[in-house]
Amino acid sequence: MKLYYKAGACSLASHIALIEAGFDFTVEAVDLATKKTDGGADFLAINPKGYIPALVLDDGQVLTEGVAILLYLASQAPDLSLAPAEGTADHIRLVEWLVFIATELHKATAGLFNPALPAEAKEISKATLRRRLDFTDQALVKSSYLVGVTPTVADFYLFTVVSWLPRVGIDVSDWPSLAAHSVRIAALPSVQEALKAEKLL
Ligand SMILES: N[C@@H](CCC(=O)N[C@@H](CS)C(=O)NCC(=O)O)C(=O)O
Repeated sequence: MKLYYKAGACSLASHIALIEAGFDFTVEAVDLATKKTDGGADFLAINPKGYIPALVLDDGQVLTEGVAILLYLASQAPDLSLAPAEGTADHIRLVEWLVFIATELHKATAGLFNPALPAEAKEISKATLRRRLDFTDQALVKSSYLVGVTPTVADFYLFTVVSWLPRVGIDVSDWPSLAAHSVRIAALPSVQEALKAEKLL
């Protein structure tokens, strides 16, 4: 498999999952402004949507959308509990978290990076995001991980998005359980390896 990524972006969650599961894979960085890969290829020819993550499967198919990639990787390593077994209540909870992170946390945080967004609109978005973070923090008060008792792909995705918050002026220490979750996930060997591979450490 091959993952197209940008250092520290949402593709980091897929990168962590690939390492955690012990898959045989390669990575190639993408310049999102020029849509060129590190090797000079036209990224739009690989993923016409123009965004990362994109995962090229061993049969040549290209899988996009972070949530789909994370669920696919977990399904390919069923013994590792990167996701609870399909058909269980916990699996649906995992999907619920993944969609929440993608639509409520990821997109809201990414929007705050937009220099063209007027300050007033940014404040409104931040207030909504803070309420979503309140909810996430509450869920982590009594539980080390979002679903079950071991880390799943949802924890990798949450960790990735939370790592952007300081850059948009949001202090994660306002949510102690969420901050502790990030420290816990950062300490996983797979996460350290992914961060090093993306030259973030
Ligand atoms: N719907 C996509 C969105 C992915 C996404 O927002 N990727 C960002 C980086 S975190 C990106 O590549 N942005 C560049 C662009 O949209 O042109 C997903 O959930 O995977």
